[in-house]
Amino acid sequence: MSRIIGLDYFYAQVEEVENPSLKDRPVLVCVFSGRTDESGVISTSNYKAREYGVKSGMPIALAKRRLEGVQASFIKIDHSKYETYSQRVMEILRSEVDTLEQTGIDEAFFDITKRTEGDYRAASSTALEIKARILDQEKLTCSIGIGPNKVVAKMASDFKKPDGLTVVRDREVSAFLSPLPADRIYGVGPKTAKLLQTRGITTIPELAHAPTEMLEDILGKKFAVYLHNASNGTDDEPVLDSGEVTQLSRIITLKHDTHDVDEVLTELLPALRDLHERLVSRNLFFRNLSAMGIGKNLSLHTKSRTLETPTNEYSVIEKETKGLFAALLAEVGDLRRAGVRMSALQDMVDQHSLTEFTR
Ligand code: TTP
Ligand code: MG
Repeated sequence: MSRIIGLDYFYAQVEEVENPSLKDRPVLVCVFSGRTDESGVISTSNYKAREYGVKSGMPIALAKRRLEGVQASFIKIDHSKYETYSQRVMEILRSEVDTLEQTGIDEAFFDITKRTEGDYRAASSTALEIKARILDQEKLTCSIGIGPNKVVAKMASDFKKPDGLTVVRDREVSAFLSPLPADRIYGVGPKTAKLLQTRGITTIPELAHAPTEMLEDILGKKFAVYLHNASNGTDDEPVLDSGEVTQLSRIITLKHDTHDVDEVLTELLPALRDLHERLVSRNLFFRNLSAMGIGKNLSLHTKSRTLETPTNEYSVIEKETKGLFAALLAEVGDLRRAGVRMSALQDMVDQHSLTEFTR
């Protein structure tokens, strides 16, 4: 029995928590690219904004047009803020479950089969307790899906959002899946959906009954096998414990206090190489990178970035670290210490399975 939890409209919800007066209006978290105050894309938005057709990835200018005449708030993205909330939520979860596998900044699979002895009713009440604790401590709502395996649990959590709890028992799997379109399967994006459509497949049952050779022809063997299992509700991926290593970090004391990006980076290089080695030797990829700077008065400043896709490439580490420190140093004075943290770590084994097909 697996479960998944996803926080609702996460970045925008954090902004609402920090500024409750936003709650009744559309809130859009923006990645401004800087050229004009309309260039860039929407990272996410609250559900009020979604009523106007706003979506993640949409150009800010287009979102502004959709919301013309509406009192809406366009807010600059602040990764390190969301990362802090995320870490606190994951800590709450960790204390409530047998196994926790974090798969994104606002998403994790967890297993409570042992704690609930496989009983779905006990699992639902544990899920409700988890939702209540996250709401109580962080003022955040989330949606939880419970199912016999990861694929079904994921679709169950997407079924009712926001603030949902959807339980699909073994015997309910086929009834749950049959009315759903194929693109509701974890990993089927617009491109795959289009490809499937050319073969007359639009629903999950159509996908479940499609000849595997045909799927292999258009999608490759691995993805075809996955989709076959997923659409039949028979995936058997275990929930992996990402609990042992959830983050890797190094912090160093600079030779002298400085404000210079190149100087900070040069001194950090050995630490970056060490982090890279630790990643590779543990077979891990990271998705979040944070730059940490400690000022002369011991104040801690951080800047974080979530990558599109997980990586373990050294060149990316160096380039992103430099970018983050440039942004951080633009806001603060001289640094005494500097460090880097990698989080949202994923197993490479995992890469070859479910998570490979997402995002
Ligand atoms: P999601 O969980 O996909 O989206 P969400 O939490 O905003 O909304 P939902 O209620 O549907 O779960 O992604 C988590 C965060 O990741 C999201 O709050 C912002 C960020 N994100 C982007 O920056 N760009 C994107 O294209 C997507 C999909 C998410
Ligand atoms: Mg979410």
